[in-house]
Amino acid sequence: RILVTGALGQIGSELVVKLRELYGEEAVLATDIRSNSSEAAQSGPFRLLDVTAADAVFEAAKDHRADTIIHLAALLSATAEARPLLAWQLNMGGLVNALEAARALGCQFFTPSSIAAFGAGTPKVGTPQDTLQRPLTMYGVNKVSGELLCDYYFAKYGLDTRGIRFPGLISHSAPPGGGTTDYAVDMYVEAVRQGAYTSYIAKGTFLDMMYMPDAIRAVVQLMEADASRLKHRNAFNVTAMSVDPEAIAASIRRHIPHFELDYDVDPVRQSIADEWPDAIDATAAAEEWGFRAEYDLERMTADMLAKLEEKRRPDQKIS
Ligand code: VAH
Repeated sequence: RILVTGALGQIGSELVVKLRELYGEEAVLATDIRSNSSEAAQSGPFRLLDVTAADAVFEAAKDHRADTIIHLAALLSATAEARPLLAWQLNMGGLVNALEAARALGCQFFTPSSIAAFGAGTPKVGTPQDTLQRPLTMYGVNKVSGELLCDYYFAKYGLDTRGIRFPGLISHSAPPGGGTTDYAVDMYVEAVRQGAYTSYIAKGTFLDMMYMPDAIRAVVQLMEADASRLKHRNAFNVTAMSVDPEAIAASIRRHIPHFELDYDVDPVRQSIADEWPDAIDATAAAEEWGFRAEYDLERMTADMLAKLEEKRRPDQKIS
């Protein structure tokens, strides 16, 4: 029985649907700071939850008789950089509350890290699983701190904590909120809506990306993995591709030939992206729990555009 925090966010809104398919609707309690009309909020148990309230987190897990906590509630990189103190309080306060609830109730535990957990001085290509982690964004500080805290709860209390350093995630269900890699999602949406997009991330900025179906499958695969095979826990490098805005635009033009891309770089989000690796190494995840991405850029683009076109004109398919 699973408690998901941040269940209506970009990852949560798809992960909750998949978890309910796998384990049953009643098994998954979706929680978030506010509700909405999404399938994740409407297709099974839902409860309002502010993760900065320790007792509320514990009560939600206890009432649900949770044996697993998937903690997704957090502010992403751009929002965190704009409001660093709030980000520390929510991202770290929420995490420690969720870890304490998991410890009290003996739950297995998952929370995402990010490629944002790497900063200057870290190899940008083939970024190792174990390497220097000195990020200078508040979100990156939160992610490294979170990795250390989750490893601490494993080492000190034997809590079964597991994590994944997600790359930029592309999805068509819930819009991402306040991230830096959101430009890639926005590009697909604008390509379908108006055939053009102005990117706030500069040409030639390579970042690791992954299609949401691969991310959802990775969470389930890691949580079901044989613990004795795990040499690492918090958190595994995963990726599906290393792309810049031009590469995504070229793949879009295979479906929408007249698509136009231009740039109006946002220095704040560009400086965040410049800290991050270009292409990380995901060997450990492949070796320790069999991770393998199934969507490359071309397959992701074809699916994203088809799904977005369906949303725009439910009766017609992409030309
Ligand atoms: C962000 N989408 O942009 C998140 C993620 C690697 C990027 O952490 O903040």
